[in-house]
Amino acid sequence: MLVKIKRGWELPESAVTPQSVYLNRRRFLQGAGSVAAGAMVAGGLPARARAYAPEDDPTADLYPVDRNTRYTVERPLTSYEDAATYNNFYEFGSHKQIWRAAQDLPIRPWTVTFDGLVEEERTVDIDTLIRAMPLEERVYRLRCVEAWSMVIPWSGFPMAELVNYARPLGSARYIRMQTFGADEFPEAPGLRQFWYPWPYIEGLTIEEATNELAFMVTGLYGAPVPRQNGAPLRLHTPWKYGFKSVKSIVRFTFTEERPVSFWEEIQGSEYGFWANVNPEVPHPRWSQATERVIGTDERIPTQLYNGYAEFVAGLYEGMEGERLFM
Ligand SMILES: Nc1nc2c(c(=O)[nH]1)N[C@H]1C(S)=C(S)[C@@H](COP(=O)(O)O)O[C@H]1N2
Ligand SMILES: [Mo]
Repeated sequence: MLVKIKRGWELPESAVTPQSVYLNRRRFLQGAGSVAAGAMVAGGLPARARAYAPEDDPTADLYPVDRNTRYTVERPLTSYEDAATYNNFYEFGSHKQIWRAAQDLPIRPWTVTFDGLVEEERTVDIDTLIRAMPLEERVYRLRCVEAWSMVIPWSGFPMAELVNYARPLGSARYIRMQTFGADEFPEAPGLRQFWYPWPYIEGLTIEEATNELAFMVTGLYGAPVPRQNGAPLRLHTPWKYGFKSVKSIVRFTFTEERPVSFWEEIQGSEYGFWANVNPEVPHPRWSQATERVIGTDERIPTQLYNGYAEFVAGLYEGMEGERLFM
């Protein structure tokens, strides 16, 4: 794993920083148009404060959206810079510095297909979908299975809204989600690594997908979500390891059978279907007891369900026979 040397201007914002403060800073920074990219400014955010949001994103007018304060994290926010330049997105390479390569991803036109056990299969234009959804901002933790973490202000809408929109049949038990692949963008460099079972697939039960925490992400830090973070639509399930939070989704398939995910197919002994965060269940090759906080020199204890037990523990009652934490 690469060690990132922190630069002076990548100061984390305080978790108590209200949304209005970083938004005002951002407006100030946009106004300071002649400031050179990357220049240091008072307040800790780089002058490129919005630089990672896709240019000409047709939904840009929707942001910023109001923060839902029901979800709080007692930790400082990760800097926008770190969240947008330290990524996992294997379609663009199996290392953390994929953000430049990801700029080639064409995010318009983009369609999302709902199929399988639904009243009616359909394909919708991403802008139609986003504009039909109630957008809000949520500050959520992100805990990667590699034992690092971030705290990010995500914009988007509850996945329950998307499930309603899809109109699944009563027989549907799981949702299989699929990232773009060779059909949509064969130029993505990672797709040439033919030993991976592309496209990237993840899955949730309907109960998980309609839990209030499950969130469809369309924005980051008060602007449209950067390509490297999964534009134009990705999942974030904050109580699960990050690999469940599939990026740049093109298809939602409702099924009766449990989908096999990308990582499960590659190494089922290390990455399972449930992948709920638990500090007491080690990965076969490393401990999950603590996590490295990106942008700091700190390691902090990892929490059961990544700190979200009150919201999600009930989903798994009576399922002790399952490998819930791997
Ligand atoms: N399509 C796709 N989605 C993906 C990945 C990926 O490689 N491809 N990586 C996952 C992993 S391992 C993590 S930790 C998160 C990282 O999200 P971030 O880069 O926005 O922090 O995305 C997840 N979603
Ligand atoms: Mo991850």
